[in-house]
Amino acid sequence: MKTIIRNIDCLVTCRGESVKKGREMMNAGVIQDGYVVIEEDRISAVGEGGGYREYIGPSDRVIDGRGKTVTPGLIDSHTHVVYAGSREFELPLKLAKVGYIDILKAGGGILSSVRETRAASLLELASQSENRLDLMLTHGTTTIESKSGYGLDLQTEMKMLGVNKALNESHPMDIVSTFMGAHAIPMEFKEDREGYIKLIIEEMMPKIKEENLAEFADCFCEEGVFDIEETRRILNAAKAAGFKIKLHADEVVSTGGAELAGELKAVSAEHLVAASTCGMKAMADNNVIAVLLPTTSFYLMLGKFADARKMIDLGVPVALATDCNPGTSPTESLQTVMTYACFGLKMMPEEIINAVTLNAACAAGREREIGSIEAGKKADIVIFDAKNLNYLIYHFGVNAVDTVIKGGLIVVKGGIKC
Ligand code: IZC
Ligand code: ZN
Repeated sequence: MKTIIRNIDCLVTCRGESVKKGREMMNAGVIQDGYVVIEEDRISAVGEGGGYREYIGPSDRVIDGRGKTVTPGLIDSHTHVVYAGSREFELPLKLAKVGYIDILKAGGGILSSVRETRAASLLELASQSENRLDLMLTHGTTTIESKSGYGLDLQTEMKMLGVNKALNESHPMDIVSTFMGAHAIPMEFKEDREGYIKLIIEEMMPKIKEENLAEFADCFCEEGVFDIEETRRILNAAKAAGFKIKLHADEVVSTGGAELAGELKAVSAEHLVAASTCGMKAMADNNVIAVLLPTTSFYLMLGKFADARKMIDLGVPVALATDCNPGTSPTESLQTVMTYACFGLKMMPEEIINAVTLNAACAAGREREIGSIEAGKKADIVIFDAKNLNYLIYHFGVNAVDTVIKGGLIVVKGGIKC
């Protein structure tokens, strides 16, 4: 049985050869009155007008796309979705203008989530995380990148990555795993940074690689967390151990993280609110993807957003993600991120949709399989109750998802998980 979506008012294919940058980001491959043909788990044809008729057989399922916008399944290329507990008790501190890094230094923030995640059983951790995956899926996300980093000891880091692996198998969501032991210095190593860095490099990385629990490694390069020298050392060791690399760079203060991302030829650098022009150029020269997280800037009340316009002008490929985490962006909704990208980052709707599909697929290392609606790619598709792409971003704060198709199967219908 084939599935055919026909008469689509706005079919946003996001087709493209490789990661999009500069003016290419404005090309979202939009087809008016489009159709998509799905066979088994793949897209087999894409076109416009009545061309779908030649594919319809008597037993095929036909979905009407009138009044709808259809996009590739959204890809959330930066999340910390596996964690236990929550941190809403920090809201008064935030409002009293206690800085994010100061809360961390006092043993809160990330370290608070570490305590809860260490204490949770594997089943409890999986169950809390699965609820968030359900929310992501019903909001149109079909693939995520998911980082460890609330363990900061080998056992709990492996527990988190084990949850990624188990949920990747049991849940419709596809999960790309990132090892982030370098998320903070744990309390027990407060007086021995060197000891912790050695533990990451000499024990955690080899074990996690041996068990094949993560594809990427990431490091929180930030004033008060890991400095440039430490980050360079950790990520060079990660590369040598066989990980692809990402880094949290210049989120609050410019420490030269963007420059380092260029130097290390990282797949991506994330946040970049305080990135220097020189760093952006180093990223452009080395094709490092900027994963921007505008809901985090909003939530940290930074008073500014990453300079997406400058990055696009300089030829840095831009992706967008939720940063879904318990402290600085507790949201599962990429649709919300898309609205913030428009009003905060001043990105255009076409740039935004490319940034949560094809460019995000590139940041997650999955561009051959997903990220666009093209014959041969996996049938991960979202049907939105929105008459065009602008409307999807303009009408905000609600879930516009009607149907989600994952690997050819309908997994969300009428906005509800099947
Ligand atoms: O739990 O605070 N920025 N890491 C770096 C985070 C945010 C997650 C958190
Ligand atoms: Zn993050």
